[in-house]
Amino acid sequence: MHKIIVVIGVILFLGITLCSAQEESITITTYYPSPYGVYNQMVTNTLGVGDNDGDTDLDSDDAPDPSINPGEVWIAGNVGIGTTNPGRILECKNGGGNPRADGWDIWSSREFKKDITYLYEEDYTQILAKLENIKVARYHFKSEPKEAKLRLGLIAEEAPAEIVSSDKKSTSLSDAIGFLMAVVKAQQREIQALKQKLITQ
Ligand SMILES: [Ca+2]
Ligand SMILES: [Ca+2]
Repeated sequence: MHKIIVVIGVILFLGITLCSAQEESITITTYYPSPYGVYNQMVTNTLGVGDNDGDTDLDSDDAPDPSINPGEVWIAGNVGIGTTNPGRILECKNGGGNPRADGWDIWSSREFKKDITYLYEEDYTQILAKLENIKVARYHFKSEPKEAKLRLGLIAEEAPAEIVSSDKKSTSLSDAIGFLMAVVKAQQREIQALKQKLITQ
């Protein structure tokens, strides 16, 4: 009889220990001090990170209201994907692969811009001349295997200053589009001039 009681006791003890190791539910009732730690999984309706409304304190106004904006995430600082040191509002690790989307829209309205000037005739000519010196390279990023598909593009150190970032580590897609549009426009003018020449010959 004594042995049976001991065995049941051991089984109960092991059962309780295993259950508590598998799952833990916590209820956070305090607002301050905020709890921190490492969790296996967190699920929320919305998430706010940092002082999103810029009033220098952290409260529920800094997170989306789940009844109005369910599923939204508001982040006040830089977002790094695969990096612990994002230097931009959104930075993905070099060698982490291309992000994929339906497209990428760029804020372009006059409403957001100032110091607007337009290119003069000679600017178009200069940009066309710069195009002739551009070297287009095939390359891999250093983290990519040799058998990966080769990429096609420019090397920032050799690219026209108009499209290179201030830290000279990247090129701007929107500036590159502006550059290429100026090139096409300059070429179109040359084509028109040649056509005119042919007509008058
Ligand atoms: Ca705030
Ligand atoms: Ca506040």
